[in-house]
Amino acid sequence: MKTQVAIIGAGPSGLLLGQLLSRAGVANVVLEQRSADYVLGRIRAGVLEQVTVDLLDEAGVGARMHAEGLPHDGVELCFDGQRHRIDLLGLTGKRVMVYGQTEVTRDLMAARAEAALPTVYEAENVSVHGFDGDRPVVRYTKDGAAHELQCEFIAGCDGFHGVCRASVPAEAIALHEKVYPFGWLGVLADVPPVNHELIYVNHERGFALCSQRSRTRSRYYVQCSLDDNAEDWSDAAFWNELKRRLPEATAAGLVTGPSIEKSIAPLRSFVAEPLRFGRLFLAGDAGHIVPPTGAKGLNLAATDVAYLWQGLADHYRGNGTALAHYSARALARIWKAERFSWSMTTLMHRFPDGGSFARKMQQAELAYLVSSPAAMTALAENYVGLPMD
Ligand code: FAS
Ligand code: PHB
Repeated sequence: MKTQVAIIGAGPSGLLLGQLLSRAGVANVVLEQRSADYVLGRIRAGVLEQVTVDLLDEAGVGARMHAEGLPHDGVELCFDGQRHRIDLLGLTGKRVMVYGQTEVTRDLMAARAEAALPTVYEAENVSVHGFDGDRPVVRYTKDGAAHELQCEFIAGCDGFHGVCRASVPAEAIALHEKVYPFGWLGVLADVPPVNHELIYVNHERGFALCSQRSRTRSRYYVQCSLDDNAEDWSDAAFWNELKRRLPEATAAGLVTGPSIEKSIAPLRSFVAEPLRFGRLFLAGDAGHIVPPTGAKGLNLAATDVAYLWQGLADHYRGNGTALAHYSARALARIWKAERFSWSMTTLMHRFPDGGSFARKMQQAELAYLVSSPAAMTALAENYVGLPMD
């Protein structure tokens, strides 16, 4: 089999890239190790920046997002039992869209299937070769049969644990990482959200987040120990802990119910540099990870894809300069999002060995933040998403 671009991974990065490239007339094949249902079963991001909304529209998959998504004009920070609203729209002129990553992925999968674009789910033993030359090759097995895909470029959209970054020689790549000493225990439940906008909570028992997927489906998180297992947390224990981290009046309005998903996500900051290795490109979680506190993971993946799509489309139109700048352009935006996500994580979480001074710094930072229009504007412009260069 032959194609122009082999895309490894059918998460939001791989599917969005495939959709944009196909609309630009660039042939591509998506290879995914899991089944489509498995990919859809992973509950992840919930907040889209306007840049991501625009990209999904550009990809022709924005209709259901506009029909079912929830535009949010503000977000709340809660500390010392008080809730403070950050007026995103008033401070920046922009809002965010609450629309789950699962739905984004579902819309992209449906568009790809409708266009009958070549996609191999449950591709096993995927390996990438020859990307330092002019004739890259991807090998995989499917239903026990060995296959070889000859291509001109490989897009590594295979996430943090994928094969593409792992196939780059150690001496050719620099890795930057910070692992946080806690995780997020997340619960999805078909109960109405406690508030019409998101609430990020700094509490001495730990961080909490009140998010949502629709007016009838909520997503909540509490900071937990890395020693915890999701199955050790009963629904009742989760709801009680969340209530203890919310102001009394807010907790009184919390509607609880059976969890339909419960999982623990570890938190890390991670960047690989560069993001190009000959004819292999890394995009999305394959190249970087952010702690979800800034709601940047999925949005960074989308802007990586935008830069890569522009570069590849230009290449096939006979102009290779944009492709040559992919890594530098993407990394410039990635590092700004890494900084914001790190700063929000440092501000909002309980650090086990942080000590009293670190706690006092958090309280001073929060008190200053909600008293300063300049500080709130700085947070808001990062949260809604910085403009693409
Ligand atoms: P993904 O990891 O989504 O997709 C990569 C795909 O490649 C997967 O389907 C995988 O099966 C496939 N793959 C891997 N190896 C392969 C191989 N060898 N061959 C073929 N296919 C292979 N972001 C937020 O903004 N908010 C959140 O709350 C949030 N929560 C998260 C919770 C968890 C547990 C994780 C892991 C991430 C979370 N994120 C969150 C970030 C998340 O949304 C990512 O940014 C987003 O999934 C990035 O999309 P992709 O780059 O497509 O990577
Ligand atoms: C979510 O809804 O899953 C979500 C929202 C905002 C975040 C992280 C996760 O910062």
